[in-house]
Amino acid sequence: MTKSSAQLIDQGLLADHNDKLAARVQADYDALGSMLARRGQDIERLTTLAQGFAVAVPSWGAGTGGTRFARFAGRGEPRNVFEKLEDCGVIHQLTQATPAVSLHFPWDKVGDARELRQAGEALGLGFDAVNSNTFSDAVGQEHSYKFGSLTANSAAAREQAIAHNIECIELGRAIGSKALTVWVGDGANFPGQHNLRGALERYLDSMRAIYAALPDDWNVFIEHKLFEPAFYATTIADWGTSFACATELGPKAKCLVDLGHHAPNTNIEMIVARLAQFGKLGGFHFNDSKYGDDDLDSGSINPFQLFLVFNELADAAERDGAAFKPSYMLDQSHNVTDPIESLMSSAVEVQRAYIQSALVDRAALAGHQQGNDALQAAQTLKAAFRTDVGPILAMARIRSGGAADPVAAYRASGYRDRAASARPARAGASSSGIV
Ligand code: PSV
Ligand code: MN
Repeated sequence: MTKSSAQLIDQGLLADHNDKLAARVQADYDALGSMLARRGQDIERLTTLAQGFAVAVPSWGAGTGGTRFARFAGRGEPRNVFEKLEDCGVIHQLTQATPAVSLHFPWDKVGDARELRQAGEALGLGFDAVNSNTFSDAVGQEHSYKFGSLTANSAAAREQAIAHNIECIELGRAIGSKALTVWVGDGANFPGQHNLRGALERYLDSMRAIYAALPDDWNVFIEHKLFEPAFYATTIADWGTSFACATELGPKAKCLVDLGHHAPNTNIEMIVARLAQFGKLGGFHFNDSKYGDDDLDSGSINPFQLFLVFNELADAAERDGAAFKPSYMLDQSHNVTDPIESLMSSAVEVQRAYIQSALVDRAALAGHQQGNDALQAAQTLKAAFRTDVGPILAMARIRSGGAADPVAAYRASGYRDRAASARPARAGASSSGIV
């Protein structure tokens, strides 16, 4: 249960909402329970699994995003990290699936990081991995990252980027994070612009210095991305490079898979299987994509791919047990929707894929694989994917103190209207969202 807080949605309103939907949810739940029982599945086990599911919310997702062409601001956008946390508190209150926030520095930096921890606690929130930013120049920064950060030719720029990452670790310690995610836009826009091997050598040297500053119980996640802003050659472009660097650095270094960071049609679930097999799967940035790093809502374009990723995670969990615990985070940019609604829907979509994957009859699948029955193997996966587990998710939310229908409850609450009057837009201000 989330702690009660003035900024959250009124508990009475939430109770009314759930009362109105209770009979309908129960009827759907009972019908699904009977159907699953005929398939040998216990709906109560699945509901408990759903209640235990968690995916972190990116602080930067609480604001309206933008493209390199324009940003169309939304109403009542958070103007600072405390307001972003308020919005994240609402997302968790209604979904009961997002108990942690992933912060991005220096965007979310405040004078005393302990204030962030207190603000989080008051809203029932903890903190997942912290993210560094050496892909843009901060105001007043001495050395520009225009020609790279951890890979820059300039030793001074590299030192500055290393120091920023170490500062992120310190900030993360103050708020209870246990991991640093490093994504760099470093690379080249022209053939010959830099030495491909030399750039990766400089990256590794820089990362060794950051790795050395990690507390014993921390991880560093290396996030790869195919292209942008380096359009010819991105230094950490693929999972192979990420894996090689994580291996070179040591056991605390792992790979982070952002679903949008691959060429169209890449078999992402196979990347997940490979990284899990070799103990290097650190975590995820969930989102969806049609063409590139679109940062669209999770499950909005290709929900089957999301399911197949979770099917590999279920396989890894079965093989490796409790030791297998990758971090789940969303990483999205919202241009045409209310970010709170998108983040709630995405958290539910990721949770849905998780529960659908728990429905896969793994013994039957293994039998079909052994017998080379490709059709039945595929049908076994499809049977799980096609099952509407919505009633399980709704029941899990109700039992955990969330909303039967998070978007409906949020709209009925008038939260955005209140935020719009409490947070008047400031001309030219853009403290939130990715532009
Ligand atoms: C880069 O495109 C990325 O996916 C990284 O995770 C960044 O930290 C994030 O987006 C925010 O810009
Ligand atoms: Mn990402």
